[in-house]
Amino acid sequence: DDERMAWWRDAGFGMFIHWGLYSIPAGIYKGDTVRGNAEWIMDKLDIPVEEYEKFAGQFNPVKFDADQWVKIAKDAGMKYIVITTKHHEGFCLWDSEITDYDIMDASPFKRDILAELAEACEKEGIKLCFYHSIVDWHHPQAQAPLYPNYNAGQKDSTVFNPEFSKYYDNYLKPQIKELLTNYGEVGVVWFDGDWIPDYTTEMGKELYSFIRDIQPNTIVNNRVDKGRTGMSGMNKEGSFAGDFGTPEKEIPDTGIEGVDWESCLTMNNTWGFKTTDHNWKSSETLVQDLVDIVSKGGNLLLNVGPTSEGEIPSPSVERLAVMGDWLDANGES
Ligand code: FUL
Repeated sequence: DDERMAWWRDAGFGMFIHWGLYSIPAGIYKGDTVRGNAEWIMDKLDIPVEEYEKFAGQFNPVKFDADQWVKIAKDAGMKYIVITTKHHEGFCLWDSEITDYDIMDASPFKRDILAELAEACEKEGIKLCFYHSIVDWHHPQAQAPLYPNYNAGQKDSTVFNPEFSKYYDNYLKPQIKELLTNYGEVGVVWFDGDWIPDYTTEMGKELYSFIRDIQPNTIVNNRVDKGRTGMSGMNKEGSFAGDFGTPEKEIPDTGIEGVDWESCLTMNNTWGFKTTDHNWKSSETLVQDLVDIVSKGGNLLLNVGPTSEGEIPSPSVERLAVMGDWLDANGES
């Protein structure tokens, strides 16, 4: 396991990319502005599936340039990229054979974003990693209690979706298989949306070995289990909880001996692109966060939220450039 984890432990710094249909409303729908995370707009502003789906027909990020994104990451001193293959909204950024709700079948763009990124990463020696949401607000068998369509208006988080295991067998696993088969080596599978009550630790264990069977070296985060203890996100003691902990929007006070972890942070307050969020952290703060995390034995996964045209917002690009310069000047990259 030490051998499998070695590149990741060395890496220290990676880029998180939150990109999906939510970059089109970018936080605003019919005059309402979403509070907090823009990628939650479907749930938070109660947008019905049929309405939300229309964004797919508008998703045409003509300025997307995989080489440029990878260059931005590499120049910043980042060693890996984790991209949202599918966020909670359910839209798939790759050519999936399991669904038409993807970039090839439902959007005018019709370019496999993951294929282009895989090629660009390969050229530059950056490890490509895949975020994947277990909960799926678009799939009738995997909608979560927080989503209003769930059980006809039921928002009780203890209610189960009786069909979930079908989604798990016939949709979630086959899609994970596609991701691990068609894009070369996958550094990490970064699960999320494990909080859907229907998802169990048993399913997580099975998913974990399923992944390892296909790509023995792929690393899997703790959200493959239901083991994360709240937002602190370190592995719960005694739980199965994958390969590393995922503290979110926070830096733990100390590392934990023998526990691998990665803090994921935003540069402003949202993961997905949001036109109204200008609350950018300074480059100095971000450099300090990186040093703080790495000195405690963790990794920093720093987020960017590209626009619906396919551009990483310039405030993010500027900050990443400063971080890269700092690492160069301090001989750390
Ligand atoms: C959370 C998600 O709900 C957020 O949208 C984001 O992806 C974050 C990294 O994980 O649980």
